[in-house]
Amino acid sequence: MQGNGAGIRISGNPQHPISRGFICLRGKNFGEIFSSPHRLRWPLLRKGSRWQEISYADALTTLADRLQRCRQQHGPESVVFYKGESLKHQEISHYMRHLAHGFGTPNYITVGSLCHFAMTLGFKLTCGGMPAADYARIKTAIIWGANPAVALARSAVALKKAVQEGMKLVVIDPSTTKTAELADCHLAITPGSDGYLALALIKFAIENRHITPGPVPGQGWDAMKGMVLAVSIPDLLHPTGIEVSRFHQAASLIFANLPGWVQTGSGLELQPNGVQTVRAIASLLTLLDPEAVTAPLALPLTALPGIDRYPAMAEPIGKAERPLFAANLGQGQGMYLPQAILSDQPYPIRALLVVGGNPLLTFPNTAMYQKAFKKLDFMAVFDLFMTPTAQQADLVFPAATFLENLELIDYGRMGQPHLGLIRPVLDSGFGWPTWKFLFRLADALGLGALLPWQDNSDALTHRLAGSGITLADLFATPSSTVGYQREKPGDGWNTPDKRVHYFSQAVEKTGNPPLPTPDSFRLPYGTDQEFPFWLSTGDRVPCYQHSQLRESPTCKATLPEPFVEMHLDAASRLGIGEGDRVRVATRDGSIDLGVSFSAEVRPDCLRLTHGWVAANANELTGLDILDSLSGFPWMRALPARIERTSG
Ligand SMILES: Nc1nc2c(c(=O)[nH]1)N[C@H]1C(S)=C(S)[C@@H](COP(=O)(O)OP(=O)(O)OC[C@H]3O[C@@H](n4cnc5c(=O)[nH]c(N)nc54)[C@H](O)[C@@H]3O)O[C@H]1N2
Ligand SMILES: Nc1nc2c(c(=O)[nH]1)N[C@H]1C(S)=C(S)[C@@H](COP(=O)(O)OP(=O)(O)OC[C@H]3O[C@@H](n4cnc5c(=O)[nH]c(N)nc54)[C@H](O)[C@@H]3O)O[C@H]1N2
Ligand SMILES: [Mo]
Repeated sequence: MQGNGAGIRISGNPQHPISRGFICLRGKNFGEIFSSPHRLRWPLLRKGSRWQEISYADALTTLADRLQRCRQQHGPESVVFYKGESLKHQEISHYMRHLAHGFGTPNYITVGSLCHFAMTLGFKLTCGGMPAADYARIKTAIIWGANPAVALARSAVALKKAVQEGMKLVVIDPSTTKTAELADCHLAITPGSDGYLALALIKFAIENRHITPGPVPGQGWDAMKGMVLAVSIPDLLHPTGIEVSRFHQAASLIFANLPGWVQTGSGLELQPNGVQTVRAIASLLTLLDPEAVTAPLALPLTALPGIDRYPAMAEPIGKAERPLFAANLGQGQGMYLPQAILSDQPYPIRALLVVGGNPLLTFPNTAMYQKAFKKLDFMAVFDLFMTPTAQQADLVFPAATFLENLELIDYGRMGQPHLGLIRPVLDSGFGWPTWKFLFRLADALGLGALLPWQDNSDALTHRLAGSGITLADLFATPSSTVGYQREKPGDGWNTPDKRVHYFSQAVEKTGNPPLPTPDSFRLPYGTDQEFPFWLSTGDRVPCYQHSQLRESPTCKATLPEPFVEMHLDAASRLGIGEGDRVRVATRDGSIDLGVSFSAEVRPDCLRLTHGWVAANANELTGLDILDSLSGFPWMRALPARIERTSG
């Protein structure tokens, strides 16, 4: 790294075993974030209608005092620790969960309330987990409701190479994405109907290829088989908009090239039928690749001190409503926070600490969260910038960027057995790295024994002891990574009884259909005359990370204004032309923004990105309808309307 933006140049490291030198637009321009004049420099304490700059020491004391006062007055569960996406799912998560539970609150809640964990849950319940891409072995990849060419550009390098070397690629996405452009077969499915397609593929496998799950067929295979055989392919395909002949082409391609692998994405889980859809897809996967490895790969680390001595805790928020989600993730479900805060049920929630997240732009129904957060006695935000979420806080604590942070990351979770470091390479002189914030907060709360380290090097030395890898090893390699031996996975699937659960008793206990039945995919409502389009909010764009990177002039220049994308034919029909302003509305709200025409979007679809203050996608999304197993909100496949407001 040398000096883009204020003299900093960031480049990929060809020696890094995961990135192999690849760097995305956001990473390349992060120097502009590091040196942004808008970064928070001093902690800010709300004094009536204005902010007062205070010292870091005073900010820490205030934070600890307020959290403790809340615990004393309303019980430990009245305090919520929330971790956003910018802190990823790395070592820091363990520290933060540990601090929350050590403090006595069950309410450690993360962005996992609306990211990735509905998929994880669907796979876990069915076949024990999500297998990683094993390109040496698989002959077909199905990319389903995901767009890795944009959203996981680093992994797209390996995907492209596999395609060049003969692997078949099937992409299932309403839009003709950059990933779809690479595909041998793209099924531009009607949004929200993916579960039906998965069942049609299972039926095709049984009837046309005589594929069954092998000698130990799994829980409820006969029921699954009976279910798909009782419905016709045209009936299953009807909601998907896919023609029977096109389906046969795709299915023949897939089943002539086994083993196959499926990668799912946000396109599937941010819907009211998300987990059941993913369960149908996971069931299909067991036929595509009976050898798939679903056990997670990660290097065990030394436990954090005191992990066995947490105080007795209440149930986290959302556990009563979505027990499988809360139990499997070991977290509360953040979609139930507003209701809990506003009603004091099941108990009062009075304080919130937000670390590295911007929920007032990224959670559904922004107005409801605003109202709930306003009712809190105390709210603190630890961030780089004065975000919309920070603006509503009582205390804002400046964070340091990842360029200033020491952090451990285990790529095993993504199927690549390497341990790596994020190393501090710059120092802005203001803002604290996350470990420092958490360690010093633990001290200030009188909980120093939980995170008893001066700095993260000491903590990582403790964590790595006995792993066979030392911190010095990690620092010594040019890539700051060290590979480890892949644990030999046991025989069978990674479920408690090693079998696939086509039929899930765990799901049945929650009152949901134990099989992913066609009925379980039905959306509470679909498109109609009033809301004739399918809207996808939040499709990823290369230059932004959710609400982030707006402070980078280079990123901002590539996409300066929010707009909704639609097909030209649909626009012409509605009298919408180039340069017009439009209003997009759902049953939950409306926003005004620009419009752009794209042949990538189906004529009955709309799509827009999230994270904009000027046109906040989450004024269009609601909290009334949440996935029945995960509690995930409805952000894709949303019935919507568009109209011209001005030229
Ligand atoms: N540049 C950039 N990259 C990112 C991020 C970012 O903000 N910016 N965010 C990161 C994060 S946190 C995440 S979770 C990932 C998400 O990564 P992905 O899930 O891979 O990407 P998305 O663009 O969110 O959505 C994938 C696709 O879902 C499709 N889709 C919408 N509705 C449906 C449907 O009903 N059925 C089907 N089959 N497809 C549908 C959309 O057309 C879109 O192409 O991206 C990560 N990568
Ligand atoms: N409508 C709609 N909404 C969505 C989605 C969608 O597809 N559609 N996607 C959902 C998904 S998958 C996700 S993951 C969420 C993401 O939701 P959030 O986690 O809220 O994501 P960001 O907007 O990236 O917010 C991250 C915050 O962390 C700050 N930050 C960056 N680096 C650091 C750091 O090193 N330390 C600290 N302390 N702070 C830092 C940034 O300034 C920013 O304010 O959005 C969700 N919301
Ligand atoms: Mo995400």
